[in-house]
Amino acid sequence: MNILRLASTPSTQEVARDLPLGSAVVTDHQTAGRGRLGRSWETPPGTALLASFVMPARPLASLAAGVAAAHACGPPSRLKWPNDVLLDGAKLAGVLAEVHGDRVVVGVGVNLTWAPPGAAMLGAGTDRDGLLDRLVAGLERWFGAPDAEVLAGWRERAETLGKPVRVELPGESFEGLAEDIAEDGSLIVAGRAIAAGDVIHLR
Ligand code: BT5
Repeated sequence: MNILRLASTPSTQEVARDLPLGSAVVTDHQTAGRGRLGRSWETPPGTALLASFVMPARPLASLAAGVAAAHACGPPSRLKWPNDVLLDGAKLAGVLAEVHGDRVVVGVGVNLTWAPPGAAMLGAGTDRDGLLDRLVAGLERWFGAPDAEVLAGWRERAETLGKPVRVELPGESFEGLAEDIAEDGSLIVAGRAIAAGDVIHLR
């Protein structure tokens, strides 16, 4: 991958969307880091791995990116649907997959030496370049994998499956058991397929 390093930028997602396939943008600081659904991603300067990768669009891109991020963060990390990386049940990393035509810009933020209250971090001993290398290799691997393998990789790391959850949709919320993920990556809760929305683990 062709890696562009910036000291500071509003959001690596914005820089990456104008770059060709196979590019990545890494920064020490974002002044307007983004989460999903208009939310923000906050990290003080120099405390996190913040990167965006320009990948080919594919079905299950968001799950493939989550599996790659969980593998890069190490064996104890787990996935909360669709692609939050958890450590001991707390959010360690966030993944944002934004489709632009035939490409998807995958943004990954991993907390290293700071985390907001209730969230997790990998710790000061983390080799940031090693983590970036593992992410690049993982994204290449999982974006090249057949759908069935991505689903299996996601299930293997899933924290959400088998748990009671609350699903929050625009204008509606309900609780039920998270039973499985469907072939299109939707989460099945109490027999309903959820394609987009927020899930809260109830225990
Ligand atoms: C995400 O959104 O989890 C996707 C975050 C993606 C961030 C990367 S950093 C590199 C690239 N450039 C960007 O601008 N973005 C990407 P979401 O699931 O919507 O979660 C956002 C929520 O997580 C916020 O509303 C907060 O509650 C929480 N949050 C914010 N900062 C956090 C942090 N550093 N650690 C843990 N949780 C955080």
